[in-house]
Amino acid sequence: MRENPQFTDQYDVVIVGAGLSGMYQLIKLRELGLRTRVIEMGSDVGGTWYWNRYPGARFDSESYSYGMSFSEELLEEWDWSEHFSAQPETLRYCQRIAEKFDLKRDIDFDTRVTGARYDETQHIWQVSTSENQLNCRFLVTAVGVFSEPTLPEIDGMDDFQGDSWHTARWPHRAVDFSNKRVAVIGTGATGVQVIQEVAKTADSLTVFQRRPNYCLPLGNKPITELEQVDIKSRYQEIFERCASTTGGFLHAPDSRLALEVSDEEREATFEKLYNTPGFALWLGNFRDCGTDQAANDMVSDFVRRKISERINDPIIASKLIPTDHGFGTRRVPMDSGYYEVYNQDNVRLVDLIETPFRCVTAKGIETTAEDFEFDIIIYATGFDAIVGSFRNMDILGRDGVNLKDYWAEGPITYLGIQAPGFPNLLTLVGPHNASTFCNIPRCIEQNVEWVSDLLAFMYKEGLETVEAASEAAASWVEHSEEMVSMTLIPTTDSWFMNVNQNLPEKKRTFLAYAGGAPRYKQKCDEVAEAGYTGFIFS
Ligand code: NA7
Repeated sequence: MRENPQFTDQYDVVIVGAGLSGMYQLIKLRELGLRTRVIEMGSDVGGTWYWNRYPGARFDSESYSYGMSFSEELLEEWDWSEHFSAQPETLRYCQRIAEKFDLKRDIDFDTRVTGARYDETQHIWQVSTSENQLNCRFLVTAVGVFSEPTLPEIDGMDDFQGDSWHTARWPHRAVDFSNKRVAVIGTGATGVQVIQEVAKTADSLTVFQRRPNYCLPLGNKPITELEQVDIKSRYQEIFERCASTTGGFLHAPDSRLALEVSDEEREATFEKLYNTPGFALWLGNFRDCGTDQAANDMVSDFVRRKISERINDPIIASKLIPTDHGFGTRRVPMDSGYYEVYNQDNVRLVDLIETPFRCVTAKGIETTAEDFEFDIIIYATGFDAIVGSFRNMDILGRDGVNLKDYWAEGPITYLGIQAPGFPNLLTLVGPHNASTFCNIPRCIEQNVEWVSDLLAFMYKEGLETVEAASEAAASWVEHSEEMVSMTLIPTTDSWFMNVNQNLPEKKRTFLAYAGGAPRYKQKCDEVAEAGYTGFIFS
């Protein structure tokens, strides 16, 4: 395959990250015969599923729509045990892929990429890790979407004498909550999962909430033997369905408009979708619910009613019901008895809008109203989403420009795959890429296959470098902005919008691609078929 004898680099490709995208990229590059090394900061494969081992962590998308589709053998031999499987099983699944394809021999574990510098004379990337230095022709980031956890800045956090963890840095051992006074800070998708689990056994659980979210019932249940047979016989249909829906999930938007149907029909549809497992009410709803404020008000009102029916105390309910944003404009957490925990005697909700934190003490947390004592504090406070890993490495492109500075005012990418000025740097699941907003494994497969085809093309043609043209990137950014402006997402703050109040320096801008996975794929395919328009080769 290698037809460029003048290459003097140590590796053809270095991949940063051994989650699903890094592993699949390694498999594809081996098929091309490229010398590839994967650098992974964890001690094992799995990425998100390696790090996020907090109690309650599980899929919010149907297990069988999340698994990788590239190997029929793998599909045939792997049995998901639940419709929305839990983290330990998903980590085992990732380990199974590594084992089946003998991937670990090409992965350096416990090694963090600290930076990379593009050598413009030799056209190679010099990659620095916590352990060594390596050179490569292509640098492929497979760093995932939620890899850099963020902690709040509360005075005294280091003084706390009990145990405290961010959910994405959970200890590799079982944590027993019985007889423990536990605090959870944060009520996003992670907080909701951990809260409903901890509430089962903790002596007391105090939830510190800033902004409430609209949670939907997940509807999880075990997969029966009959269902297993059915799923396996329908994999092709399942993946074809995912390839056709905006989000790459099984749920496709309803072509009707909420504003056009009768009140009865609308309510009946909302009710049906609410009782359908998974993201149905979010992604399978009337198509105007995410784009038209009046339609969105209707579904928001419906979910508010549903939440209030599940909570006994109307005052607590009023704190848990969002009024500052519309349903679906932020990530919708999926719940399995979340609201009902607030009916339990051992659970208490503290509204941080009313009584903000004053400090963390040796014994617990002090708000403006009260001193609390805890044995464990759990920070479910989110991530520097999508761009965090890039902000934590020094990736120096042409003229020594640091990628994090280049992206300080918001990412500039072409197809979410390349940034101008950073030749041969390919960003799987990067900003402005459908992967960051849609069913991630479905988009990972598309991204990896597209990048692999690009590299195959380059080696075949004897091309050394590929770089996104500035004009192509500018029009991709403009297109991404246009796509999101057609939705209600910009009407509120969230990680979608690059807003993380713990990182005030971040500029408010949309980080993902809202045009949908099929449109994204079509654009990528058109570019490739036309000879990679918008990319400059040398
Ligand atoms: P999210 O969705 O960013 O949620 C973080 C939560 O933590 C959210 O409720 C925040 O409240 C809260 N938070 C963050 N900082 C603070 C401080 N300083 N004080 C109080 N509360 C705070 O992260 P998740 O981990 O739940 O989910 C990330 C993704 O993982 C998710 O979307 C899934 O796709 C998987 P806020 O809303 O900012 O008021």
